[in-house]
Amino acid sequence: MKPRDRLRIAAQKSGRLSDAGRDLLARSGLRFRESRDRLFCYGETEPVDLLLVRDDDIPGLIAEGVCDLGIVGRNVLREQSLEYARRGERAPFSELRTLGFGRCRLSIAVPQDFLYTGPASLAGTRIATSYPALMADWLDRNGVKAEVVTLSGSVEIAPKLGKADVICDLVSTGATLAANQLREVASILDSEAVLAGPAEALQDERGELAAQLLRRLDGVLEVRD
Ligand code: PRT
Ligand code: ZN
Repeated sequence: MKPRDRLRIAAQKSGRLSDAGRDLLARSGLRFRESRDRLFCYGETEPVDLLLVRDDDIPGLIAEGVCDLGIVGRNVLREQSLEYARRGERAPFSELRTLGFGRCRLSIAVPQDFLYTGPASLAGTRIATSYPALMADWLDRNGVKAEVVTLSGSVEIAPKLGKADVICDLVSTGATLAANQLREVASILDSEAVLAGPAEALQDERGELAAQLLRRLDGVLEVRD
């Protein structure tokens, strides 16, 4: 395969990180022309193109070398890093910058009548989550044995449906937990949008383009702070 001479950034197509992500790229001087399918956007100001995808696909696209950089939640990046770590491998992507939007936390929440006095209270329970690797890692670090039930959505109704005893899900305002009569008892990860890139720095001209973009991004982030 011929090495690419243009840098390619992946960002969420539509969701909580898309507007702020696009805004950040625009303020870093990048302008894009959208294609008809609106998935691939050609960079007009720099040799930097944008690919609009599902957030969960971003680490994999970097791992495969399809994209060079990505804007993704730390929760997604860490979950997929831990999947590599649990197989004894090093993740081929890493967190390069924190971007200051999309803030949330991955928290354990229990039904109102559940007596929680610390991690040990979760021993023997079934924990529903979309983040099984992060959950299993936290349980290991706290020496707790529990069953992790992986669900791709509607995690917060799992206790009511009898699918789990407690949950571990993303929380921002806490309104969803309250609406489902759940109480947040422990946070296992503080998250926000991050810029992800390959674990090994790019060596060809894309490396120089990436370094240049990071310098501009740092300027934008500094003004914001
Ligand atoms: O289609 P695609 O797969 O790209 O989108 P998605 O549905 O997987 O992602 P999306 O847009 O919901 O979230 C993208 C990223 O935003 C997440 O990976 C987080 O990094 C970040 N983020 C920030 C959040 C939240 N805040 C958040 N509150 N992601 C999800 N939530 C959900 C949470 O899962 C729960 O259902 O919002 C609910 C709780 O919100 P509160 O305010 O009621 O506490
Ligand atoms: Zn997703």
